[in-house]
Amino acid sequence: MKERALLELENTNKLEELEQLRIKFLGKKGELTQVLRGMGSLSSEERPIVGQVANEVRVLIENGIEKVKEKLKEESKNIKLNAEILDISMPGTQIEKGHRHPLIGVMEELENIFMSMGFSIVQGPEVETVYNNFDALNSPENHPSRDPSDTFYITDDILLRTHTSPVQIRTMKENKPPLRIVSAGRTFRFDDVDDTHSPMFHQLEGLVVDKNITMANLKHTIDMFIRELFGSQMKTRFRPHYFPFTEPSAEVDVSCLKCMGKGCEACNGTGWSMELLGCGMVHPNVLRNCGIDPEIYSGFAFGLGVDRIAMVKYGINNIRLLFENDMRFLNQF
Ligand code: FA5
Repeated sequence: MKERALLELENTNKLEELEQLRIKFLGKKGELTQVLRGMGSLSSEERPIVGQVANEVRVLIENGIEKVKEKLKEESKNIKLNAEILDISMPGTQIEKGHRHPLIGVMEELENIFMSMGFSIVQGPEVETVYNNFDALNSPENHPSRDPSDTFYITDDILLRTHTSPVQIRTMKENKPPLRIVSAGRTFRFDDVDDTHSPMFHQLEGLVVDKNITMANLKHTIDMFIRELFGSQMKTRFRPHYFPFTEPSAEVDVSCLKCMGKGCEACNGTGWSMELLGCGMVHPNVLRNCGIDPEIYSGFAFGLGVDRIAMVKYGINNIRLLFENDMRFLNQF
């Protein structure tokens, strides 16, 4: 039995097998236990001899089991450690770094240009009152832009701002002239999506109020800004327009960047890019609504489409690309 037990121990290479082996020899019904139990039938001379041998065999098997157990534990620890070895010379996994969205980059660039021209940056909320978005801006009760088919209303009096112009009202109500501010942010309209329209887009509003401000100041400011942004060869075109909150009003186009005004297929041969901004002299009613005397002060304001500027700047022909978050597009910036 001793030889058999030692042989089996030698061939054991799993902890579970070792336990089976212990049960087989030393368990309640184990072979050695049987021998010890059977000692009652032995003569008094045989009993101590067999008892001593049986005890020696028990100690031998127990020690053998302990030894093999230690060996197996050590082996499994080494296997685990080997599996966890870290090879610091292996090339690492490249972690993809994020970067600014091109639109945010353009927005900051526009703000920086205006700051260098002496404008301060202010913020306004995206959820606005109907009063600030329309009434205070001299918008007639029946103006089509007030229609729920054009504007996202939250309640009868609250809406998602349709332009950044309500920031003019907030600024003029809270501060006294002279004022020179710009404010950029998101705006919302019930517009159908096409290549140049999106229901959520971005505007940057500008407002200057002081004594003796004229249309010449407005034109000079816009021209300087456009040249700073696109280069000195860039031309602007002011077309007469109507806005309830400015009088006179204009819309501004800039030369097509692709052909620099010569006419190409990108601009349908006109030499001009799409409409980029609206502007005008602040309407006296708007100044009055904000507690500013139009007999003493005058001002100009403008609102430009940041998404459209980004499109002209980077030659993007579809506004949807700015909002789809396709990494193949975004990684180009
Ligand atoms: C306005 O929103 C006026 N508040 C601008 C203004 C401010 C005029 C101050 C006078 C004084 P308009 O609706 O034209 O104007 O929009 C201004 C610019 O926003 C447009 O020239 C265009 O560049 C951009 N824009 C308008 N609608 C969309 C749209 N759905 N998607 C993308 N850009 C748009």
